[in-house]
Amino acid sequence: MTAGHSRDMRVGIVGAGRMGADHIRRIGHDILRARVGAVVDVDRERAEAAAADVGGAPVFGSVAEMLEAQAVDAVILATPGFLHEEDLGRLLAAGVPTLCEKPLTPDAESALRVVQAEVAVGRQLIQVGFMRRFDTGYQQLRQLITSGEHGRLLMLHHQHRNPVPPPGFTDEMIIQDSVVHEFDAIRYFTGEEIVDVDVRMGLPSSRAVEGLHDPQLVTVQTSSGILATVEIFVSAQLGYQVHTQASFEAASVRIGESSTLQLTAGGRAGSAVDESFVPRFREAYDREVQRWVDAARRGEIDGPSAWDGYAAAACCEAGVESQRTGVRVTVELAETPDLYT
Ligand code: ISE
Repeated sequence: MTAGHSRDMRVGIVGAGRMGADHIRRIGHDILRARVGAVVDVDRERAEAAAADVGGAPVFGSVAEMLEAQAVDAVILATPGFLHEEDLGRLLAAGVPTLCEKPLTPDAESALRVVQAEVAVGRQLIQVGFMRRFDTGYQQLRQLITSGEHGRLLMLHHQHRNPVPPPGFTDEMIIQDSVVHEFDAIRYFTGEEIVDVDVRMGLPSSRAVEGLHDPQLVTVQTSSGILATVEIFVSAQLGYQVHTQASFEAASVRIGESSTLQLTAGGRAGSAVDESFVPRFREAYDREVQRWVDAARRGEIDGPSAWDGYAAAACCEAGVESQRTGVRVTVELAETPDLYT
């Protein structure tokens, strides 16, 4: 689609699972200047049900079929990360702007291949779905860090809790699917690269599913020396919580405590706890997707790039190695191509 096009941008949503179905609903009902152009899923029934939710759209079994039919102007790729590389290759070759759900790919080598393929195309077509960058609290904290109002940022402390993990979740996925968000958030907050990652596994919860070591504590250091910790606990039972506390030279700041009202009644005070990332980050997703649609119509991206996806994947790789070896692991990054500077 070229700049100035007046009709709605036709968005193909690839993967009609939890996140894909949410994006189909979002594009179909909430986002301006876009409509659902196609739904792709290997499970045809699931794709048809999701398409029916927005009044119907053509359904395909693969990205190749969708491209062949010239059914879309842009794509949201919402399949699991290990399936991304091949489809991103096809979409890049066809010049299709793509919002790729995180992670870009699970490991650094494949993520770098995606970056190289985009560099070969010569323009940024891929935006990575690190939606937390569009959350108001995240944006306010970043602004506070940049302003220097309370002195330098010294430490970040993150708590990332899910009630239960999705079926088939592994220790590696705890890093690649969950902590990947914090790796990106730390790069976003500090504007610096992460230089090393250390993962410790303490006392496991008796509620953790078989084979999963949960919770884990991740510590990273950035290039200037800022330390950040992440408590990742995917079987936390209590609901969905993503908190950040930032320690400055002359202040401490907390974000993400609650997205709902605080009620005091009957001698108690409190607020509801979100049940998943969908309600917790709903506004961030809406903002992310609207801005991506408007940018894609101009032939641009407006958010984290394939390079950001690669840098986060490199941190994940270090994290998985640290899980395995029990030692702190240095993050190895390739040189940044000019396309991303
Ligand atoms: C999931 O894929 C997400 O992206 C959520 O934001 C995260 O909290 C969860 O741990 C992941 O499994």
